[in-house]
Amino acid sequence: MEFEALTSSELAAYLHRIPAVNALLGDDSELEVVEVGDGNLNYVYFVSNVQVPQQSVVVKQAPPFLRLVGEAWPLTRQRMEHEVAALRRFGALCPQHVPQVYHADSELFLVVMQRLASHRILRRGLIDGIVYPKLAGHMATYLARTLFYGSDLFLDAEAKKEAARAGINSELCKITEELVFTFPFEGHPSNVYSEALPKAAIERLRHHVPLRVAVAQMKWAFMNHAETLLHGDLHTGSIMVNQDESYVIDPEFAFYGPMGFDVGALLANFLLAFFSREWHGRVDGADPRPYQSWLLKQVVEVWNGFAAQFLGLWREHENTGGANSWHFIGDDPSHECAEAFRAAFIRRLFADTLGFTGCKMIRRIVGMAKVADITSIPDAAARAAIEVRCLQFAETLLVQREALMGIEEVVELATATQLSREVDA
Ligand code: SR1
Ligand code: MG
Repeated sequence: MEFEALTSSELAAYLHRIPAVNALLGDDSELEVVEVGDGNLNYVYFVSNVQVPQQSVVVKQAPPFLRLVGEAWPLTRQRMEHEVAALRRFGALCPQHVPQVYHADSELFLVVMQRLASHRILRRGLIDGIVYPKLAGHMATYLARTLFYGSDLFLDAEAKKEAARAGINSELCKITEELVFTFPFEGHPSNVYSEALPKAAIERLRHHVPLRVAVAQMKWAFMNHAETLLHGDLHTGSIMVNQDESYVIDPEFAFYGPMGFDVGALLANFLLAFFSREWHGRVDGADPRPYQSWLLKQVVEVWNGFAAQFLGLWREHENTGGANSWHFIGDDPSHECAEAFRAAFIRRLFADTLGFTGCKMIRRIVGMAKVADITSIPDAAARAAIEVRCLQFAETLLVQREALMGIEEVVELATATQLSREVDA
């Protein structure tokens, strides 16, 4: 049967039939329904009480296709089940950073959630040059808690395997396997290039052997390293912020994968914002550099904060015997072996993170699903120059990921890549 989106009156009547939601919106109140979805997959509605607009919820519904493309790209609606399960799991681990789920319907494939009325999509805020003083700390906490508590470092082995099984999300993983790790590196028809992007930059993605090997290694890790429950699509369009709060939304791509994939997605988007600031930050003759420095500071603080909190959780649970982590080392009264293992673990996670950061940046430059940081640059030559810098930087991250020794070195590389544009110009 052909899918038809709910009409406003159908949705309003439906919501009033759910006691918990009816109570939130006001008993049988008149409701305003506005479709606001600008994502690639789903329909999203803001529903508010006309008399008391603060009484409001968000409804998200999965149609049986990819919204960006339409019915030509069918998708099963069961993807909503993964999103609801992940919202609940992450919400239990990090209630201060995940919207509350009020109701989920596995026949209509929709979820009713907390409305974040005083927050905006982070990507929009970054394009406008807004400083969010608490953002890096919030994201470090979110990443440390969600990635640690889903892993074998905390769960017992059986529970973790069961969680990984329940988290199998093949259909959406396939989208990532193709759009992030495959199509951008071949002449796939879904790719979209800026007209001014030099052909040599595109050719390099297809033929530079060290880069292709590095991307293949990251794809292997994505497909095989079932370390923890990931958000799976943690870009700056999946985060809502204001000056005091940060919320992570849209975990429909959640699955058991490598920890560095979520961390890398976030860093990639800060770095895309950094390079594109060269355009957005010059509007009205302003100086882009102060905000670029702030963006690089976010990269450093997210990584360092995440690593410190993740290790803190690991040690805390090891000391209290509340975690499974001792299994990996066994008898080690001085904790010397455990600390050495932790250091090696974080070192490997850092390299993974950089590799995924590189892949996520490249796909946003040449793949079909782009980011407004780049696409909202109207000057074709300026946009292409920024895109070339993103590609060069991403390639270095991928190829040098084992050699880059710390996050400070990464931001130095970003600054040097940015400055090299000024030399070329
Ligand atoms: C075709 S769907 C494109 C992208 O949208 C989502 O946000 C994911 O990043 C996916 O790869
Ligand atoms: Mg999304």
